[in-house]
Amino acid sequence: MRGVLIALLFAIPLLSGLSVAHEPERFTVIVREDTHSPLEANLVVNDSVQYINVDSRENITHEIGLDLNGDGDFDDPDEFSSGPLNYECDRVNDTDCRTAWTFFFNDTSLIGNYILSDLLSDGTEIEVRLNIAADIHIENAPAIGECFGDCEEEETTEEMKRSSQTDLQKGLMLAGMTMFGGASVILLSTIMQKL
Ligand SMILES: [Ca+2]
Repeated sequence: MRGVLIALLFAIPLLSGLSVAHEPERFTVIVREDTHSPLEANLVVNDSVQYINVDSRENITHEIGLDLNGDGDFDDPDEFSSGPLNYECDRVNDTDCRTAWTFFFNDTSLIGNYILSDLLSDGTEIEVRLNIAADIHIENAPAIGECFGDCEEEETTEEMKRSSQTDLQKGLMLAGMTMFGGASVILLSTIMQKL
């Protein structure tokens, strides 16, 4: 019975760990003439977001990215961008032409709240927000070696481990004492027989 209880104690954190594990999701943002739908995307590490340009005006392209120093381009260190997004592409003659951009967040270094710029080829700009949160499952991974606010759960797990070790020690001691007791009885009865 105790064995079953210990097994259950170990199974609970394992099960809860599985339940918080995040399945990668793919978000879609529709890039319109003067806005994005939605204007703010909330993602978790391992998710991806796809920006689809539906601005059908002629010769207008959108370029979405992070302009850290606000100089109107995405070419500076740590900046990134989609490259120009067109409404439609002649894929036969222009293989580089794109109408959508998918951004995968598979690195914890990308965690943060970003204000991105959608720079249009006509000189206008749309400000959009992108928030990337940590995956709870990753937060608990020992490789990071830091506590992100789930310390309590880790401590509980540690306590459970310690507690079960004590139970094991108790069990071993009990077994030892029983064997010692049994041996003593045999020894005593042998002595008694000899007397
Ligand atoms: Ca820049």
